[in-house]
Amino acid sequence: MAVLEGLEFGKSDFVLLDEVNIEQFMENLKLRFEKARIYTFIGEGVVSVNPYKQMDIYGKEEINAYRGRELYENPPHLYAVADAAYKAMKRRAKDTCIVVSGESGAGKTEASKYIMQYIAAITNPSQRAEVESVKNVLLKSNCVLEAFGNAKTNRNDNSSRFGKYMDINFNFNGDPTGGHINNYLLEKTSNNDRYSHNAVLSALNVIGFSEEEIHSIYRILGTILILGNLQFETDRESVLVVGMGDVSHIAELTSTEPDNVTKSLLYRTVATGGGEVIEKGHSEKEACFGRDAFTKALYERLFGWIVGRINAVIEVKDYNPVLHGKNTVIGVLDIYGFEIFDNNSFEQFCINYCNEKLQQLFIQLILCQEQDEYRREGIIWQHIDYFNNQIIVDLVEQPHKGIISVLDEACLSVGKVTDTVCLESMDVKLGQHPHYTSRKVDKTMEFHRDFRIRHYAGDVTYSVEGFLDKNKDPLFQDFKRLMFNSSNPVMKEMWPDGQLSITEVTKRPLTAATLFKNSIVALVEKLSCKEPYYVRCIKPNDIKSPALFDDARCQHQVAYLGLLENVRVRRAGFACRQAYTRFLQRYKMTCENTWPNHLMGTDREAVEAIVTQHGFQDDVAYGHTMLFVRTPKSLFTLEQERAALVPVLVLFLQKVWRGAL
Ligand code: AOV
Ligand code: MG
Repeated sequence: MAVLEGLEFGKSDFVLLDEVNIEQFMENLKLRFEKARIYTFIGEGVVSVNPYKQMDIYGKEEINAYRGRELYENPPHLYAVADAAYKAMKRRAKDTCIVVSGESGAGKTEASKYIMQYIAAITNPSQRAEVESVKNVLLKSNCVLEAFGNAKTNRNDNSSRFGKYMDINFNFNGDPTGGHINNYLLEKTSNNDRYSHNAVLSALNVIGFSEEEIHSIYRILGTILILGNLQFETDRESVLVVGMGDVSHIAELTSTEPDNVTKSLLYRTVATGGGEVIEKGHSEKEACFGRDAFTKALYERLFGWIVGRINAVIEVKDYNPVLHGKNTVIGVLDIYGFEIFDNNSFEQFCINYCNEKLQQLFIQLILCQEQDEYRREGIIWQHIDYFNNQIIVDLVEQPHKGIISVLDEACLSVGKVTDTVCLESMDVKLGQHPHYTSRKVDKTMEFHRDFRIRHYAGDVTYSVEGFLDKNKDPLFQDFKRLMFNSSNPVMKEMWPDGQLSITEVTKRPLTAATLFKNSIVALVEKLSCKEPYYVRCIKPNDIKSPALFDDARCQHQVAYLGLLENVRVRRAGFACRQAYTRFLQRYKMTCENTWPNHLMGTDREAVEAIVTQHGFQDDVAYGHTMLFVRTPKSLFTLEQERAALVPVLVLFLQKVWRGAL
């Protein structure tokens, strides 16, 4: 039991710390990690430390222990948070979301999987076939997306190179009826051999991919492999593909004409100012650039198409709210955490911007929301100071002034703009910003390429090299046309933009940074109308050791996740709150003045009677409509008493009904 769990395991909820300061927080976190207690609550959220070893805490027994119980009745666990989100959705018809965050390798993807498994396990008790099949697809989709979207990085052997947000829809019974997946920015490609071919194949089958589709997937993967080894050579001014066998192989795999493959690898079609269409031969360098962009695009489109196919299968169909009741949603977000590498490029810039946005959402939802609630309820409390990172979000995304806008301007300007020219214009426009450091101010930075952002999570120095190329749509239209003309219908479907004629393509596509920004803005919008639950993942060390708690590394993460502020607000702050009527309904049996009905003027007075009888009047505050309880311990006492009384009452009532009394 959470609060009764021996003190040798530390405090099960950070709100129970004697004093909220970084020393006590770290001491508790470390103690619990060393005692194999990897989860600790902060109110309704949980902090998780990656154990780097298999834990025997995810079985049927645990699932049953958490199912339908109140948070404070069990030790901290992902299941407790998942259950809280599920209960809020089911009991109060609220859309909820579980945001899993933390840095690379901290355990986000594992945590999301356990959450999904828990939800799958506690729903559909009657085993209805159509619900089972929805659940099956939701779970299997993970396997497929991981097989195609994960890669080994130096931080994590199974790093998600895409952010994933999955909405799970529920009917009024609380059973899953479908879902929707959004993916964000797929970065690196890999043909991941960690996954058994068979597992992926069987997952694809379960989801409902046809034979033809599965074949097409493997043909595209084959094409990617060949492109990876394809070389060019220059022979007397003209550029050629080395080894024409590869070209015909690609043509065969993609169901296109060998001549067209060669052409798109070596030439690009451009429209001249006068509207004339000409073919321009690549230099060897341009050909390599084109090949790499094509490889990457093949992979991205394949991934996007797979996600789309899964969505088509799990999409809620024929839902009639009049017949079926309100359709509610639990969203689960697993997105790359903050990244600081030795060399930080465009990808880290996007990832870290995304984390700034999520931190902003956290501040708004948890910190502001909570403070607002106290104000609304007339509870006196001290204002908590916290760092509001909106200023950094603005630095990145503000129209006309922010970094993305400067980047886009450079990409869209005619003539040759280099990364360094772009850096110069960033320095000019943003040099004065308190969270931007220019290479001209700090001499430790590489003069020709660096700029630094003071993120809420720490300073990150970015190298501007490659920013412009990565931000542009680097893919020549010729490849799009090549693939659109494939006689394989699956492949054709992935390249609808290949049907545009060259004169129609004059409008420039949105840049990568802007597309990413738009998708993150939409994500934040989706999340902000839901009741949030947080799982904060911490990586205990950089060597994947189950035994090492690296104090400095952990403390840094605690700081940038804003956990201390979170505890302060929670405490200053009440850990639990309940509307008077609900509180009374639940606990009136524990007090003789309120059972079976109270004769006091208001419910609030009746609640006061219960609180006073149990002697925790110093641990509560009375709001206009609800009771605020500072420590979960008080409620726990009540819960225990209630649990002891319920069987007695049931017996009593049974006797009354049978006329025995
Ligand atoms: P991430 O999702 O946070 O990183 P993962 O969830 O992939 O991190 O976890 C990294 C590795 O840590 C896993 O492959 C497991 O070996 C181990 N691990 C994490 N959580 C647990 C757990 N609860 N029990 C046992 N082992 C665990 V990234 O996707 O890189 O940001 O982009
Ligand atoms: Mg991951």
